[in-house]
Amino acid sequence: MIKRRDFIKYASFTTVGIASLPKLALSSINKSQPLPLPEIIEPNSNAPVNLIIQDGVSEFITGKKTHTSGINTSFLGPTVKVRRGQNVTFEVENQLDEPITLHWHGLEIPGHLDGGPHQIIKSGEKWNPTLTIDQPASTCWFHPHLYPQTADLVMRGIAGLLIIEDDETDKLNLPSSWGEDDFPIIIQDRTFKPDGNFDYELLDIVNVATGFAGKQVLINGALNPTVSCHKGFVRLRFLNGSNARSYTITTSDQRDMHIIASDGGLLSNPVPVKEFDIIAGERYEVIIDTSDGKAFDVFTLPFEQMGMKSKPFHQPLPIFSVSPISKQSFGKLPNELATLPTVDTTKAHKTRSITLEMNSGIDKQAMAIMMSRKKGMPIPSNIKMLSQKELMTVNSINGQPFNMSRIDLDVTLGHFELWTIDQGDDAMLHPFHIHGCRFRVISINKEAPPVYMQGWKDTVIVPPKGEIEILVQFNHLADKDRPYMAHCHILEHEDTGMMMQFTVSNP
Ligand SMILES: [Cu+2]
Repeated sequence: MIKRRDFIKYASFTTVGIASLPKLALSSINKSQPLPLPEIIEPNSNAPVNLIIQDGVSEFITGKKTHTSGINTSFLGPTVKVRRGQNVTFEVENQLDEPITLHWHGLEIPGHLDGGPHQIIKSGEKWNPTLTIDQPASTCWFHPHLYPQTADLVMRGIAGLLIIEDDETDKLNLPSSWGEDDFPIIIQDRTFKPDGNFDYELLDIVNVATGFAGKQVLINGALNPTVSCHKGFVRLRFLNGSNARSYTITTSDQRDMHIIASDGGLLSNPVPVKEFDIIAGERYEVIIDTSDGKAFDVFTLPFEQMGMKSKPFHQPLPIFSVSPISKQSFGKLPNELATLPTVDTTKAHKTRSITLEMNSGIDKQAMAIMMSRKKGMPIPSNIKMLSQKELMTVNSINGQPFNMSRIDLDVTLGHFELWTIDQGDDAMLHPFHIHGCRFRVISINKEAPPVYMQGWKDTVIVPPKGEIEILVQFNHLADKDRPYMAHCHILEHEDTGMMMQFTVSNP
């Protein structure tokens, strides 16, 4: 089992006493709404999967209208369930009055299908990619990736899940009845204006420095919902779809959560934990035993990430509740899940160093401004306010802010590479995501990662002032006109420069 102190070693997370957890804060109040379930689309013929990106109006707070965007609906989108070996054609239609792209986060597909910043779908136009699904069962997702508007488009609600299934995983009889013992849990934070609309602006120095810190948590687009599940083993597919915020997930009664999968698929064995961390862009699949029939709450604990411990995140915060009904789940929790290849760093053909940086002093300026705002005081006169243009390039990788017309790296198809990713002087946490691949984490601050981070990943924590190593391999091509991206998944960092692009070429 992962102990909390294992984390403290590398990221100095704050420990919150278990005794301080309020018991059943949500599930005891019977006002909670049911967890919204996305529509499931299971393509089984040659007909394309229609994804219509549209504006809409949502109601998160009773009686208040929020202008949102979504896919086939007004906020978020459907869950597309595909099988390994399948060729799936999508018809992505952009009904917004602005351009967009749609990126398949976690899919191993060639660069020209990846949906990055170069594959623009203009307003009123359609994009029809055919994706060959050839990777193990996993929970992936899709969201816009338009530079420099990703943060804004995702904030408005454009995102959906893509679940891959395969024959080996079917044999495990994991809980897989959608909405009965298998649930998506998409976590996003938002701040509401008094009129009900989202309060968000990319070009604010605090947002570009710390990333957006919302004041409330939505689960599948609902505040404090209840998961009504069958009794027995229940599978929760967590996606942190927030722009920037990290969460430490735990339960009100400290029951075991068995982590069975990370971003890129099943772990070798379930990892029982009392709590786990999930950073922006990451996915974890968790099985919880609810056979006692007792209701419980799921909490997030205060997380040591700059700008993210303000109220109500300064103490354990209930974000949804789980309430078993009398029907029985027949899903299993096997002891063995998958055979993962051993991580052999001697296979690496090349090593690379990647430094994620924020312009010197921006973090401190942002914190000073944040404190002044909190106290309702004027911003200190020694703080220089940056222009919008300056804000667009405050973040960088290896000293260079993102540039659409510059290729930063070329990697060779099929070669293993050892990437070391570290930080400049800022004390930020950066969730680092690489397109077109799955990788394995070798170390975090020179130590082995927690067991639940030792499987397939596509997004990984680079802790404040920390350094990580990953072993990565690219199995598809990406040319200079449609390169892959590697970037910080704090979307405000990504949009203001913390992104690079790379090609994958034949040997
Ligand atoms: Cu970042």
